Amino acid sequence: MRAAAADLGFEVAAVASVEPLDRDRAALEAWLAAGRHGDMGYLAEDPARRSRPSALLPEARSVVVVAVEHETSAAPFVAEGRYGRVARYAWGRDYHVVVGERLGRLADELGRRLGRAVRARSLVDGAPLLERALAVRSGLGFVGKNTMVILPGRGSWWLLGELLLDVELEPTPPVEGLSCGSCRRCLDDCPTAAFVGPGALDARRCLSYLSIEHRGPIPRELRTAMGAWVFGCDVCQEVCPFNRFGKPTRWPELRAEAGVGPRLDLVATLSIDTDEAFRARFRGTPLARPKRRGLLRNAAVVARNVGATATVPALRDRVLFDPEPLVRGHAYWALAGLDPALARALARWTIPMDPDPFVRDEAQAALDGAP
Ligand code: B12
Ligand code: SF4
Ligand code: SF4
Repeated sequence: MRAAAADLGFEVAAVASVEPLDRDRAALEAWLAAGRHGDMGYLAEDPARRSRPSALLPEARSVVVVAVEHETSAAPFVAEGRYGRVARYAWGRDYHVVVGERLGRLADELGRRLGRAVRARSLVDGAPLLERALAVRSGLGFVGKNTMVILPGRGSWWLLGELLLDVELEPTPPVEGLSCGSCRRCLDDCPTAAFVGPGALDARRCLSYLSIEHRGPIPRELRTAMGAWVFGCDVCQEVCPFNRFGKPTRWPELRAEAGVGPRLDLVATLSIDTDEAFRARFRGTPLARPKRRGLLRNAAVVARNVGATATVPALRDRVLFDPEPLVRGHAYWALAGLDPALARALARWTIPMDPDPFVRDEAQAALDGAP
């Protein structure tokens, strides 16, 4: 199996059994019960299913777990009063498609080598399965205090994928004796204090959740902490000593030049005025996920945080003409920081006119000079 995987570019591959992941299921249920998933309702739909690989393919006898390194070697980020930062996993093409497609080819290749048709299902992120728990069981790595699966000697800049197979493969043993020890850098350096303890993340405070998964407004008290992160966040991995030795990915589709790369021009982003134009710009990249309204919401927050005064004309247009209340409201917050006089003038006009209560609240806050 490993040879076939390596031929397809899966340098790191291991095997897990399909037994239910009972301990991890309990951890997931406790996490859900505490409401730490925020509005990711799909995670709460059927937690038992997430811990049973065979629920996704009843004939499954083993799971091949792969780890794919994404781009890691970042030049220091400079906002230059104009750019927002993109998390590394999202620099290239959409990994769901890229990795899923190669896993499909791996299934075909394994069938060819076995000389029989193989029943298989490939999974990358989207399916209801506890992928980290399976990776740990397969021996790919251990879970750090930042909740990431860390590969021994290679760190955590790795995405996970799985191939459920109706083939009995010998499971590979879990990693023994590796842990974070007394380190707690990720817990201390998270910009929003999103960790409630080692290995326990409250997604509602996590910038990755807020900028990608969350559909509503960014809570006012977390906007400044968002800093320059316009899509995702890498802080709890950047500070991790296990990630000292990042190197360029061997997957050309995941390199910066294949997608949006490490930074986003905020003026250009805030000037995208239709969903069509948004799709044309971001189709096939992870940045399509939050849709135009989510990404422009983020861009507005970051514009204020990095002092992007060049975005003021685009922000004024968003306030005046954008069809999405989410965008109009956040554009107000940005303008209130970048050009308070303009924000106040527009607010006086908007407050009696705008049909949306969230936008009126943001306009009022701009008028009052709220932080
Ligand atoms: C929902 C989700 C998120 C949420 C919540 C993250 C979280 N930590 O729970 C948000 C939006 C915040 C998020 C952010 C990110 N995500 Co995400 N996310 C997921 C998703 C879809 C489900 C995770 C989940 O079920 N969370 C619920 C918690 C309870 O489960 P868990 O994180 O898997 O934790 C397990 C272990 O930690 C362990 N565990 C934890 N506590 C305890 C306690 C005990 C006693 C035991 C026994 C076990 C245990 O068991 C848990 C359940 O198995 C997975 C894909 C998947 N289907 O699994 C990707 C996934 C975890 N994300 C991934 C990535 C890359 C990211 C980001 C780095 C993206 C970015 N740069 O912005 C950040 C990292 C933030 C962070 N520190 O987690 C990768 C992680 C790869 C890796 N090396 O670990 C995954 C696997 C996607 C993939 N296929 O590659 N993500
Ligand atoms: S991704 Fe960023 S915000 Fe989320 S837990 Fe890690 S450091 Fe905190
Ligand atoms: S930063 Fe330290 S505590 Fe956090 S995951 Fe890395 S080694 Fe573990």
